[in-house]
Amino acid sequence: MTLATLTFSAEITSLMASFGVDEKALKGGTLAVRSPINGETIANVAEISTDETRKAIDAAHKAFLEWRLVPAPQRGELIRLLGEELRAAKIELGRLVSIEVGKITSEGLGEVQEMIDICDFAVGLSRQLYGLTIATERAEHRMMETWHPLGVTGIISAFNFPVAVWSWNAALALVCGNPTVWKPSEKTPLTAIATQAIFEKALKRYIAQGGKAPANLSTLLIGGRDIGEILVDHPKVPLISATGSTAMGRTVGPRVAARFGRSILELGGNNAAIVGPSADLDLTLRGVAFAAMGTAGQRCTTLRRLFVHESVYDTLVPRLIKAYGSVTIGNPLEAGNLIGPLIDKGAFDRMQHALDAARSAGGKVHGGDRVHGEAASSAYYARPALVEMPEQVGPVIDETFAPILYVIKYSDFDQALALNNDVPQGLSSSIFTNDIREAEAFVSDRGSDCGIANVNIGPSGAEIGGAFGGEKETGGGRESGSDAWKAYMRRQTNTVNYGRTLPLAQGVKFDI
Ligand code: UN1
Repeated sequence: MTLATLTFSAEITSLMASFGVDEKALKGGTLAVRSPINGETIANVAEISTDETRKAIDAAHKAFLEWRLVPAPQRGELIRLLGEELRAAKIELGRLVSIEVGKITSEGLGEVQEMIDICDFAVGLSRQLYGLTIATERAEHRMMETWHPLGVTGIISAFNFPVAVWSWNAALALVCGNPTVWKPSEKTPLTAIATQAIFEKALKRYIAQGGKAPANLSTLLIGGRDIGEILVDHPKVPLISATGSTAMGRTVGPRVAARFGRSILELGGNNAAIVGPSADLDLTLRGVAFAAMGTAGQRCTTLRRLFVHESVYDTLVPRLIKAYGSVTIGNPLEAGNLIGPLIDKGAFDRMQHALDAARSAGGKVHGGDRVHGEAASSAYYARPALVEMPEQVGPVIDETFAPILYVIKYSDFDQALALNNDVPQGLSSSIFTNDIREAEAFVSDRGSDCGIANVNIGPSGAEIGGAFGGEKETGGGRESGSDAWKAYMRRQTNTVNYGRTLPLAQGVKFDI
């Protein structure tokens, strides 16, 4: 079917029914949902009021008081079932992600796989919420560290990973003993409603098999900024995990801090790669192409800056320009297309604005123009842009959430490393090289200042097993694997005296 004749309404109804969502939930609401594939309005969903939001958060807190008493491995059983339900719904949910966000089929499915992976991780974790036993200076004492559930976890997610980001947070939060309250992007409520329904299925099975769980373990808030603000300011939400722009984080971080809450901030990235003189250029070409053009440049880990050594510039860059010129752009549901649409007109306009700024700063722009504008006048497809820049100036310093790759020639490794680090953001980075000195220096203390630093793979597409997040204006939060779970729990240090005397620490005497 061509873009001009595509229509999704009927398919949306049947997809949502497959998750157990009634057709009524898709009609008559105040929030219009559109597919970026063809610009069609595919649903009108209801929004929650501010009063209901406050009540829902209070109810989630009540759920916390019970859920924290359920042993962690049993909480893990719920997440195991969630993983099973996600496996069963993978094709349908992946398809819905593609329709609502515009991801190509394999990336829509990949997003659901990421949810399944974090569920598996969290199940194992539910038996590994380890504390330490610490040597004490006092006789007949024991000192230890215990990790306790923290409280309601507020999750704010962005349009580009509309469900995976929820799962990174929710799977960990729930095994750690915390109910979740989720405010998804206004651009992607359908995938959120579907995910909530899939969670309810898992919960039903968990209860049917004798599992204990309170009501309101997982709450979904569909609404605008005012709803997010209530969540951010609520004293019964000790942790806010927010993914989005640096501008959003600048508001959320201080507001949460003002009430001494904790936040995990996952904000903008302006990710770079260095291509050294010894790089395997075939591998580099593929790595750069996926990282820079994949997901139409709308990942927080998208490759946005490329520093190419002068000795390989004239070999690699023309090949890249050719790949940019020939990459297939179109309906992301059609096999063969690698680039889907931008999320909306605003994204396209910001892309054009950045390209204009790059031209004014001396950049040579390849691509970047709108395509399929006639077949789909309210959808925004753009040819990815490769911009040869004389230096790192102007829009290169900013994150523009679109497929623009700025390419800069360098001559000296330390200069390239300095350029990598010389932006406000610090999420992800990589180096393509076969020189062990360069590779090791890049991941060393004096190397990349980002939360993620890779060698011979691009900066995007992280696995869930590692901690995910970045430094500086990226916000400093860590989600997903490694010991990121610790942010979802409160640490308690316990000293237990099993003797009959009371020695005081540091030799203090206090005899009464
Ligand atoms: C995001 O864009 O918000 O590393 C997250 C990646 C994905 C997650 C991206 N696993 O590209």
